[in-house]
Amino acid sequence: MTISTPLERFTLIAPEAENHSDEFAREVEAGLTGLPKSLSCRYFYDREGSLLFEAICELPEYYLTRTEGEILLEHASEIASRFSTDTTLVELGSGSAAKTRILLEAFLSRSDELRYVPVDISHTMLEESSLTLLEEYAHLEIVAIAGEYHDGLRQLRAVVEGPKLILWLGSNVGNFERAEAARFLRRVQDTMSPSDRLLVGIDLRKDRAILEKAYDDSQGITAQFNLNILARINCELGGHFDLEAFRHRAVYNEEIGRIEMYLVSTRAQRVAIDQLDLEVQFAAGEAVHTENSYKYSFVEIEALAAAAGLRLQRQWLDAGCRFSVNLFAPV
Ligand code: AVJ
Repeated sequence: MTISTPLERFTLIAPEAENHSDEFAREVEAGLTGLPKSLSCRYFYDREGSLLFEAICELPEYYLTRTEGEILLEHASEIASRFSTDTTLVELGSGSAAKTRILLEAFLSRSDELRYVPVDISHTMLEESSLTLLEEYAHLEIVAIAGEYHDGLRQLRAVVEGPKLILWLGSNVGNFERAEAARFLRRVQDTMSPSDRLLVGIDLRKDRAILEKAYDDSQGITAQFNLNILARINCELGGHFDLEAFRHRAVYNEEIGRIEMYLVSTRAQRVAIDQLDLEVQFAAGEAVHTENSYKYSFVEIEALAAAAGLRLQRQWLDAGCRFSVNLFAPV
């Protein structure tokens, strides 16, 4: 067998570098001049935000990462055994790919080579985590796609031949409105051949107390994560936000089945954002909506699948029934 270096097993595809700072500026302006005020959770993840999110994943209250990991550990070999040894693993929103290792190892233990195609918006994260994985696993080949989900999906046909398992873990689906989630999964389904499968980690509806603690932890890490978007506006758009004058709030909207995160202005204030040529007024107690995190019932998971042209083939839960890992096949 020939020994190849990690770099020889690495390809990075970076579709047209769009001007993301323009988009950020436009969205911040629209969000802070609208009523009620809002900011998109897409902008949480600069370098600092990505690190804070990793810290969230380690929190005792944030059960999502831990329970999903438990499920994958327990069932990884069963999952891998459903696939032929030439299956490519595709991952949407890979982040640091920590939980993916469990699946990579399960697939690698059955074949002498494996192709992994992570898709992530964070270029640096993608490169760093890919090289770490390549150093660790000599039989792994990585074709990394730096971009949004839709960029990744567009590239898939060119990059992957043969059967594939697409991973969308961590309840990332939770940031989408339900109808939007179905539309997105329909687009994923469009890229699937009959034997391809999609594995989705989905957080479940549960008691308010557990949910609200998971999004408002005792160490204040989630608060920092939320406030970081203001720090980012200060840094990148010449904003003058006083981070002490906003507080983090997370509430479970049980009817809709989602956690809503807000930044609440603790006093009446005006904040200038130089590069937008804008001064934003906040009333005391006024909230800026920054994130939704949707939770699903079993019926809602079935409905999501049906709306996307998928069928739920198998579902695994953790011992406490907090989280689900769902294997979908095209209808
Ligand atoms: C990355 C969208 C899955 O909704 O649980 C964690 C983001 N926000 N704590 C989630 C998040 C606050 C997370 N997702």
